[in-house]
Amino acid sequence: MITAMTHMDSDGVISLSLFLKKIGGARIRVYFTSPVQLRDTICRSVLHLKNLGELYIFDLAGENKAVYAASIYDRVVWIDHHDWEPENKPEHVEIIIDKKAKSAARVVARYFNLDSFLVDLADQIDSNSVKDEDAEKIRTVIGALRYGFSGVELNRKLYKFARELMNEDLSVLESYKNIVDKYTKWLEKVIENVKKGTKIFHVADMKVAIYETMEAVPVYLISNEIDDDVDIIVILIHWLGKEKPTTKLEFRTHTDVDVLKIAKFFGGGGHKKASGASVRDIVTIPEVLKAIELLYT
Ligand SMILES: [Mn+2]
Repeated sequence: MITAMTHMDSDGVISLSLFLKKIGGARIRVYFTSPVQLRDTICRSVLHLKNLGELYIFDLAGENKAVYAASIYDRVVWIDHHDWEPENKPEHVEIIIDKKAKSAARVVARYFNLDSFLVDLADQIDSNSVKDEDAEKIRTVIGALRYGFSGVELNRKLYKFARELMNEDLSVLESYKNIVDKYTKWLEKVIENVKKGTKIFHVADMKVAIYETMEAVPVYLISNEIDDDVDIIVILIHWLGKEKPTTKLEFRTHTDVDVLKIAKFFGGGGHKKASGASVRDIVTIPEVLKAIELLYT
């Protein structure tokens, strides 16, 4: 049996589609998840299973506990491009990290010896430098699916989309027209809110832009709306959970400031130019500003 876990974004979906191509479109178990959820996803995935088989993980940064959890599988292949290093791992766990790669899809393609135009599109999307219309369309379809669905249904839709991409025929993108139209209308409202609601601060000789919201907004969109001279972009997404509120923090830069540092401060990770964290508490703007002052002065 084969299980795959991949990031719930364009790079993750394309990474999976490349892998599906490699295995000839075989039906496998697929979980779309996030670095924060990964350990839980792994633990949930093994319940009631007699034979565990192989686990493939794409585009997800890990930490020791996630590596240990993954190692319960008979064999693990973990391919990523985020900035992390496993401290120690069992022999049957293979971890390939190329943090210089623009996308995990590129590392996946190299590992499996695949050649696909999708890799270049993943590069464009994941480094937020979209040039091709096809890259834009793929990113929008995934955004629309994440906007329109959740839970098991979202997982199924993303898996279906990865299978469609596997065939490398992008005419399939047209079939998402309705849901994309609805999503695009919502995006226009989000952009308006970002323009009105972004606050600018000057901390540690840097220009910092902070946008707070309670909606699951696409981060690239906000980042693109914010002025080019902003050193640190902070997006605070607040969730009022059943037991405890959670704050999702996203960090970007337009001026090459290392934002991995601040993500790690809040217990997260990612890349030097794009990072994030998830905190099971309300994180306020003054707290973020204090952290920036502390870390960057
Ligand atoms: Mn990625």
